[in-house]
Amino acid sequence: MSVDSAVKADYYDRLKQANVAALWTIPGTLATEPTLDEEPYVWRAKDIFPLLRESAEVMGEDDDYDRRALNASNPKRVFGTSHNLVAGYQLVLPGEETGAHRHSPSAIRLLLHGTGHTTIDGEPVLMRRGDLVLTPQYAWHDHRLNADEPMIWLDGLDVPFVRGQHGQFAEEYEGGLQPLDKPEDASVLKFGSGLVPSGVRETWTKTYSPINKYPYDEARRTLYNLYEVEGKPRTGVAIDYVNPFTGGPVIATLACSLTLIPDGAATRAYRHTPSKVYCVLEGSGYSVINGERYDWEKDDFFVVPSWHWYEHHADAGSDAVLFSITDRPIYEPFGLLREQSADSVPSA
Ligand code: GTQ
Ligand code: FE2
Repeated sequence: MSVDSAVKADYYDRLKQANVAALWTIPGTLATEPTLDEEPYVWRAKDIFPLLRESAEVMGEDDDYDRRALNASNPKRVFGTSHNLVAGYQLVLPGEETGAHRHSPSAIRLLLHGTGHTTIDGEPVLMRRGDLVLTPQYAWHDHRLNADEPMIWLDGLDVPFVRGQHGQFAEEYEGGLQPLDKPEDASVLKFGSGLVPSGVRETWTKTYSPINKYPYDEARRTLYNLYEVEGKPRTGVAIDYVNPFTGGPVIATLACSLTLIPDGAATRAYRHTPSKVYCVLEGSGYSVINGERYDWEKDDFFVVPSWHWYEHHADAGSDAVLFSITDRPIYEPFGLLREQSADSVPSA
């Protein structure tokens, strides 16, 4: 049936006024694949570190926050590195203290430069290069740097997801810094060896790991041990940072991993609905994401959007080690996790 265009226009106009939309006109209602508002992108340390240092000249008392953090915005988004994740570099200058606060979004840090302390719920945590530090949901955290070298770390948070759920809350700690009421690295000493104190798991009601820091020397050793045990596969190996009570992700919304790509070799190709942010800890190389090449080197980070095919290549000369965070835990409980490896898809 062909309908008069004036009749149609009038009808759609009245639908709009009644705040309804006609299903038969909405693109994507029954889209056969995800519709994305994000694209692959690399943030390079050589471009962003100088901008981070410049913050010292522009940040002042009248600004809203005391954190020198540059959050990476995906070129296709107003905010967010992906639709669920935000990553970025943060700088702490020698002698600097940033006041304690806590919030419903969860954060992880990956220390890239310098060494110093962050405080997590009263526990001073010493950070060295490559260490993964958790700042879980509602944990009080402040940063203080009692050293001569500035500290730079990668922040990774679930802020776009939390805001999307209308779950964003935050509060400042009255009186600046929180008291240090636990020994340094207490959570690592108590829970960090694969052995845990008896009886604690039964009473742990938090949604995140009891370990506040996963030191890089141990993570790296485990990664290389796995590589040896598996017979040095050319496609490399990967390990997940886990909550020792559950074997699951370190934070309810965020999972972290470490990937080894052997010298001159490449990973298999994958795609999955969760998004991922990678940070380069060692080596250099490139990733092929939906057929395009993205080069990276030490300290750079890059985003692999949902449902994009990707594989990572290490340059010849040294292995590459990539740290990653993903929003994968958000997909699993709702049956939204879909993943493929290229091996399992017949080529066209
Ligand atoms: O260091 O507490 O990049 O609260 C974003 C939000 C860092 C932090 C960010 C934060 C922090
Ligand atoms: Fe924070």
